Amino acid sequence: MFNKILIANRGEIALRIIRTCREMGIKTVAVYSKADADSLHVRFADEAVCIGPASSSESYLRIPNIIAAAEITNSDAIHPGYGFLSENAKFSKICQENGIKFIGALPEQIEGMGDKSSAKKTMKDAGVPTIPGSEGLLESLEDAIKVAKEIGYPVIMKATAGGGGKGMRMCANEEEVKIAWSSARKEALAAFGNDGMYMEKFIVEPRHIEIQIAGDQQGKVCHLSERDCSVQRRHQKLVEETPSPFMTKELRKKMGDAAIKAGKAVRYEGVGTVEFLVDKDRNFYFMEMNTRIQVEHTITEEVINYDLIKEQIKIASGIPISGKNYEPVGHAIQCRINAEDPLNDFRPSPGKITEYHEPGGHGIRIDTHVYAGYVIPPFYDSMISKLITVAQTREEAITKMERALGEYIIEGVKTTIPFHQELMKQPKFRDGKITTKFLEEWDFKKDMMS
Ligand code: MV4
Repeated sequence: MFNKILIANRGEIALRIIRTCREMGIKTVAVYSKADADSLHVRFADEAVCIGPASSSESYLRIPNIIAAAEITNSDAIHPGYGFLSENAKFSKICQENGIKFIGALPEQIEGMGDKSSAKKTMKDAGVPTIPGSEGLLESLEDAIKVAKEIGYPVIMKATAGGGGKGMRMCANEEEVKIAWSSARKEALAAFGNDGMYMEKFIVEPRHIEIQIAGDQQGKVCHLSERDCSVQRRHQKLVEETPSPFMTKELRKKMGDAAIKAGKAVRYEGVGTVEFLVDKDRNFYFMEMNTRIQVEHTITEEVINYDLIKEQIKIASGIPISGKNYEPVGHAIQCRINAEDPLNDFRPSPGKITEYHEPGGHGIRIDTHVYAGYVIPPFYDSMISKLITVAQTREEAITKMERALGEYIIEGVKTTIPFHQELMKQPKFRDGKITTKFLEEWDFKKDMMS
């Protein structure tokens, strides 16, 4: 087992990792930018090293500084959390070369999943359902038009280096394919330096359902059930829940098997997530594989009673997993509380939290790094906390969420709490009739102001 882990991250996830390390008897090293000197992760870790100025590119993303911090503190592993360097193949490789265990995927796995078109081919070859479309990359506009004719409109053009919606265009006809061919490629080239595109049949009003998996160094892979992340705005998840209200026992078995196949296909080590699109007839298709711990791992922990960070660390140190698949017990919902103004296009609202009071009681979990007097810096993402409720049924978890949101006091900055309060009241949400289209169609501003 590791003696000392450096946490290459900040905020709630840095605290989350420190807590598990403490329970496992592993020493911790925090790294921080000048803007985070007063952060709790700095205070709670056994040691802390300043790695640069406020800007991420000069601190949390600066590989040489992080490696140097690991070496001077004699850390034997690095946990990257999510975001920042968590899916950076080069960083994973440099850790390897310096004899530091990267608690995450191997460089070749990150690279393989980072290129969406080749990831799709890997999955298709492994027998995981994929969306009908081009074989690999589109060669030309003529090729794109030909593929679109074969699979039938509507189609979607996607950047192979993409993810999160960048360089992605829905096309209803040939004219739109022509426009997308130049605009999407331009966007992808500017964003990723890679304008490779592929095409798929457009799935109308899909659900985003992802399966948590774990794989060990001995080649065993298991699934830890699903999360429904269909409540998204511009590819930002706002609410996640498990089990999915759309799930059936039969579908979970099929999707779980597919996710395990996906993990085995890349000899996956660690915890990861296989994302699927699910259509109204419960056909499901591989979308992406994430090779990191995710923001929403919390809800899975609550329904399977399992510490996923602990599992990550155990796997990285070579301990085998049990190999058993998990069914969710009860229901968990997570609302992301962001320092953003939902009435103003979710514009970030950094600044000082003047008053802070957390909800409590049975079935409430809050993962956060903030406290009264904390100043949310403008340099990083705007998540303040994750509010999770756990109950025996979905209905009870929603009721508990309404109660908790009502108790939550955060003053000094605008937050997404009022948005979540309105969402919890929505009949479509309460009925679990949620697709990725839901937030586009719901006039939440009108409901929030009435
Ligand atoms: C799709 C799709 C419909 N059909 N692919 C969005 C992010 C990227 N990872 C894949 N995405 C989509 N791919 C086909 N063939 C619809 C989306 C999509 C979406 C997916 C998951 C969650 C939210 C979404 C919001 C808009 C579009």
